[in-house]
Amino acid sequence: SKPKKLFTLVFVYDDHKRRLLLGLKKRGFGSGKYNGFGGKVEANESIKNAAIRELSEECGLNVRETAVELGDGCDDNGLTFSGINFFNFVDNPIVFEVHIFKVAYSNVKGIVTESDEMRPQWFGYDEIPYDQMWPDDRHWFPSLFKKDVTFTGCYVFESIETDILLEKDLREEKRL
Ligand code: 6U4
Ligand code: NA
Ligand code: NA
Repeated sequence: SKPKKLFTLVFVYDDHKRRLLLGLKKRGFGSGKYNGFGGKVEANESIKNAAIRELSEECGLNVRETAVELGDGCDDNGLTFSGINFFNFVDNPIVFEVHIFKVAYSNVKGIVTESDEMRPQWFGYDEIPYDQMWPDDRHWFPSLFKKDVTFTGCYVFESIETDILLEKDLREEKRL
């Protein structure tokens, strides 16, 4: 099978103010695009711990040990697994496997802080800047916000150098 690379992506949402925290990526892969916070899972690190670490490193927010507000499908600390996206590139054998989580703003502590990698910015739920995001995002974002499902997405890009999306597939599974 093809070599896989594991990544995380975390979205902080605030239902009280109906806004979502995104970060403008300042360097490296996907620079110039808004996205959640995340990165590569390191050796000997759980996916969940990688998600928590990257959120902290990139925007200064720390997931609490115990959630203040519990929601559908969330763990004790308030982090909710939302889905997995697989990204294939026609010109490259590597497959990106991105594990996506969400967490309520009430369940994180710390002050939103710009990092070398990301410039954080809040967006109203009706003002998500899809034109400045990866082209797959508008396809799976609706699933990210559904409370009772998780999702699996499969996307094929023309190249690892461009963001031309050739194929897309999305399935939702009911949460147990
Ligand atoms: P370094 O440079 O080592 O600090 P690291 O933070 O580990 O990098 P990075 O930022 O390169 O990793 O990770 C890429 C991020 O972009 C991951 O969170 C996954 C995400 N990502 C990659 N392709 C994506 C796509 N098509 N759509 C999307 N997120 C994508 O929404
Ligand atoms: Na990153
Ligand atoms: Na990183």
